[in-house]
Amino acid sequence: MFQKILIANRGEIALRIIRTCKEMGIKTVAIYSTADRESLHVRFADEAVCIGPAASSQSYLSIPKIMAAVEITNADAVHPGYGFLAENAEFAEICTEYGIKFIGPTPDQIRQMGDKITAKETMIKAGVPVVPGSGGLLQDLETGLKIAKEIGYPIILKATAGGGGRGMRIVRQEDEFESLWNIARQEAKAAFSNDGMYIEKYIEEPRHIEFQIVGDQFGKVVHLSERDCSIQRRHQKLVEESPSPFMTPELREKMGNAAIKAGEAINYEGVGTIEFLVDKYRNFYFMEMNTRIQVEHPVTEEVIDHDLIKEQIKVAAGIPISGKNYYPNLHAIEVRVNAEDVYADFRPSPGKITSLHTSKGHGVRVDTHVYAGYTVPPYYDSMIAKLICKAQTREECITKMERALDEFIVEGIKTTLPFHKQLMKNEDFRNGNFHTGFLNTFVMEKPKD
Ligand code: MV4
Repeated sequence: MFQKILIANRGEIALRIIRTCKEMGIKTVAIYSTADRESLHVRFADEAVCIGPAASSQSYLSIPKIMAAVEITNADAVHPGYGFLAENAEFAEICTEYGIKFIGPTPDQIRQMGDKITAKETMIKAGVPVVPGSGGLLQDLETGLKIAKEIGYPIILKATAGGGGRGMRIVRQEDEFESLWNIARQEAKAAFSNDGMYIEKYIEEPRHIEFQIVGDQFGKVVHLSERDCSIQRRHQKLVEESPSPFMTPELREKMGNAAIKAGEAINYEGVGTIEFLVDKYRNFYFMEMNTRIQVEHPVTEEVIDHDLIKEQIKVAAGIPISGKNYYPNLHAIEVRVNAEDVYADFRPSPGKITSLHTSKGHGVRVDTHVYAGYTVPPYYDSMIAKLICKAQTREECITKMERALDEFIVEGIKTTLPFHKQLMKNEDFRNGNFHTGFLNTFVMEKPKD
């Protein structure tokens, strides 16, 4: 087992990783930027190293600075968390060259899933269903037009280096193709320095259902059931739950087997997520794979009663997994509490938290790095807490979430709490009747005063 893990991240996930390390008897090293001096991950780690100024490019994204911190603290492994360098193959490679274990998949596995066309080709070979499409890079506009016609409109243009919705455009008819093709390519080039595009049939009103998988170093891959992440706004997830209200035992068996095949196809090592689109007829299609621990991992932890960070560290240390799949015994819902003004188009609302009370009680979990008196810096992600509730049934879980939301009080900054309170009352949400376009038509009621 590792002696000392350096956590190459900040915020709630850094704290989350420190907690598991302490429970496993592993020493921890925090790294921090000057903007995070007062952060709890700095206080709770055994050691902490300041690695640079607030700008991520000069701190949490700076590989040389992180490797220097690894060196001076004598850490033998690095946990990247999510975001920042978590899916950076070069970083994983440099760790390996230094003889430091990167807690995650191999650089090759990260690369194979980072390029979306390569990932899709791998899935087709493995027999995992994918959305019908161009099956490769589009050479030029003329080829694009020809293939779109063959597939039939509506189609969706996607960037091979993309993910999370950037460099993506829906084309509903032929006369829009040229202009949207140009916009999508420009966006991809600016965001990823790669304007390679491909086409897929556009699936109307899909659900986003993802499977959590774990693979060990001996080629064994299992699934830990699904999470429904359909409640999103501009590709930012706001609510996640497990099980999916749309799931059936038959569909779980089919999708779970496909997720395992996807992991086996690349000999996947670590925790990962296979994202699927599911249409209203319950046809499912591989969309992409996330080769990291995700923000929403707690909903899976709650319904299967396992610590996913512990599993991740164990497989990284070469311990074999038990070899069985896990099925949800309870219902869990997570809502993301972001420092944003929901009445001003979800605009960021950083600043000092003057007063704080987090929800408590049976079946309630709050993962957060903030406290009363803490100042939310403007430089990073706006998420300040995750509120997770679990109960025997979905209905009870929503009721518990409503009561937990009522006792979550944040003063000094605006948060997404009012949005969640209204969502929990929405009839379609309560009936499990929603898809990825749900929030496009969800109208917030104005505040009372
Ligand atoms: C799609 C799609 C419909 N059809 N692909 C959005 C982010 C990126 N990961 C892929 N995305 C989509 N791909 C086909 N062929 C609809 C979306 C999509 C979406 C997917 C998941 C969650 C929210 C979404 C919001 C809008 C569009």
